[in-house]
Amino acid sequence: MVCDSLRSVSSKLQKIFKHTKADALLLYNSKTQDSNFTYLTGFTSGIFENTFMIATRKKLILLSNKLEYGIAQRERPKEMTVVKVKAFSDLTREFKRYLYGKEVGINEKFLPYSHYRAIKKHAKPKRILDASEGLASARGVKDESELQKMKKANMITKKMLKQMPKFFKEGMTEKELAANVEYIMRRLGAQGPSFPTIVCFAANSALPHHMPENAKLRKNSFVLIDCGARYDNYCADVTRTFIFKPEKRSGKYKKMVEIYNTVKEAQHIGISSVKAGVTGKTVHNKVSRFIDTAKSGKYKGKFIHSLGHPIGIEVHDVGVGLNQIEDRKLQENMVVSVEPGIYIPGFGGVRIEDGVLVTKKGAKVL
Ligand SMILES: [Mn+2]
Repeated sequence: MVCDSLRSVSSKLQKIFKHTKADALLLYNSKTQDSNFTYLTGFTSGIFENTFMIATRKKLILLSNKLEYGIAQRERPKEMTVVKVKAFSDLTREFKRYLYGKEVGINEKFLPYSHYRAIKKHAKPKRILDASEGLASARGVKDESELQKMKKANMITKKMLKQMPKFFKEGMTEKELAANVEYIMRRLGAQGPSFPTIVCFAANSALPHHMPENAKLRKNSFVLIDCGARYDNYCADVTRTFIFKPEKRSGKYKKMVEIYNTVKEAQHIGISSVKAGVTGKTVHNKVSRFIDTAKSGKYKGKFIHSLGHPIGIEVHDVGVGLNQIEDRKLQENMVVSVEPGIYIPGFGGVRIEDGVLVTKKGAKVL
């Protein structure tokens, strides 16, 4: 699909300004990039640390340092003006030009307080207000070009996961397998991983956020991989659980399979409950109840996290999630993860996760 960046940026601006009272936005990247900056610029190159960007209803004004001016000029969307900032006075001049006497929206979760004060002093806006919720509402609902990127990120991730079993080797470490995961994703075209890859062997799989260590792979045990490719700034988040060299007659194997099948069914229930208009907690609770009552309540209380989260530029993105307190309704073109799990301390755990697109009719697995 050809991405029409002109249409894409202006419709993003339209969406944002529908959700905020601000006349203009002022975004700032400190050491890390504000995802709202990534969202609007679409830049896949450059770091742009300590950089300001102003967004009006019609255009973007990037206040770039000399170092990244070239990248900005090359990658800029059509409605972006790039201003080279050589001295502090260049900044204050642009602030006065676009923000003086205006209602200025910021992302209060990201802008340092020192900068807030400096903006007040040098831009003299009428008022500074928090626009983070408005930005979140806009980013929560994906447009066609964002969805294409998310599909590609998922395609790379799943293609890689299909290849993983051939890398399994008795005695290898979790770290070695994690290295293969990230290597293959890059070879398939990913920018990199969306987040540090989680690989858990055997009982470590009972710890949802276990980080790869030197544990060695043994036969007849779980291999849990939770990972995702980043593609054109958009994340995938997928989890698969395997059983390495199963000993099919062992009691341990039968137990592992029972847990696996229960989680698989739970995920199916979750995915079939996702639909535009349904609240996040309805979906979570349905799955949680299923796990609590399956196999005569044997796994009650063993599903210890929320069923899903929004995915986008951030792997745990802003927007509507699937958890026990989420009262908001899912909307068409949101993307959420559906990731039930059962965790038995000292034995192991299973999690199965896919990203799904919310539609009016139901969920589409990405
Ligand atoms: Mn996830």
